[in-house]
Amino acid sequence: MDHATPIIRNLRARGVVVPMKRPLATGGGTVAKVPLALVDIEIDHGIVGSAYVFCYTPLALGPVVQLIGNIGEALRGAHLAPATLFDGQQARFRLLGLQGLAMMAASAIDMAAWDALAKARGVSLCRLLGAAPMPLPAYNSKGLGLIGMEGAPDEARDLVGEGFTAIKLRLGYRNAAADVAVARAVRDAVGDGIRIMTDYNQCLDPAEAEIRIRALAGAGLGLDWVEEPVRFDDYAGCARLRAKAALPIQIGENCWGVHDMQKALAAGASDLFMPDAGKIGGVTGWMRAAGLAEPRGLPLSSHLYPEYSVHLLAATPTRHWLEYVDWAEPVLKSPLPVVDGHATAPDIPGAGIEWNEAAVSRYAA
Ligand code: SMN
Ligand code: MG
Repeated sequence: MDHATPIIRNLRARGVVVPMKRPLATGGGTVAKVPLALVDIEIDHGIVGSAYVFCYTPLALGPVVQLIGNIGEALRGAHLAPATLFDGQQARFRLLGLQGLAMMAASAIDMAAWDALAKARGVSLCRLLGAAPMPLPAYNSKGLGLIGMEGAPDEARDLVGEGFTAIKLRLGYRNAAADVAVARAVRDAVGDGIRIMTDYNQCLDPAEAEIRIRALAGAGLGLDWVEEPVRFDDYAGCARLRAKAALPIQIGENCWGVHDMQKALAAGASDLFMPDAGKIGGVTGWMRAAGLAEPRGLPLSSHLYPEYSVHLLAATPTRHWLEYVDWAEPVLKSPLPVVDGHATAPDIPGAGIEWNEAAVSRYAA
């Protein structure tokens, strides 16, 4: 076996904007197309590690791609030691601050670096992290945007019909009664055996959030969590809300790195936490987040990136739910399969991401 640390020979960044099967309106804005920055790191022996970051709006795609490319220039010839490289990004961006687009670029590079290392070692990403692949409960997050009473019950049935026993419902209708009405319609449509998570995407102020959570809890709909009811970084507000809420509060997808996460935990902002691999610092950032969560017994769910998160959750002692979206699927050779509501990390070298190059060309931005 070759124990030498591989050298980064080349890094390539590309942008694609892919169509969505179900455009998603949320309380925090609408996602109509999926802008993805793709990164490929080539190391010795022609081995290529790949990853993507979701850029939320096409307006940010070009800058993220350019940033990844710029950092890549500086990494040519470096040893492929992802955690060391990530700490190098913290140093490189100390004055600017490693958050926002810089953190997304660093996270993308980190994920691709870990993928390359796993391929060089001939093991899957989760095995490189010391974990065995295992079936993880996944919830279907591919739809149920703010589509109203007309669309939500049918779409909820469709999402369950895709092989899931849990779904996520976006809320933030005009008032508490409207939220409860849609949530009740979805509960009636799917029956009691299905788990329902809810998400406000930061659209409420603390007073309104209290009213809505009380209404949802009072309706007895058996909801698993209420996600981001208020600004994600109003940690004190989240903590006050949590003290009164009869439903678990979930946050985390917008925390930039473990330092934000640490502030949220110190404030007691949530019952549950869901880091986003593209914002928490890739695989390196995720593993550090898992280390913060374990001694607190804090359940960690993933946000987006199911293809990567299925490896990361396997290596997370307090693993909770995998969020399943299909947003990168149009540019992947093979999507992550879900069987009986569970996804298992593929036991092949790397994370299992390979581009469908014809599709990457078709959707090039
Ligand atoms: C979400 C994430 C990204 C884009 C739109 C909506 C949502 C989720 O907050 O958690 O899935
Ligand atoms: Mg969310």
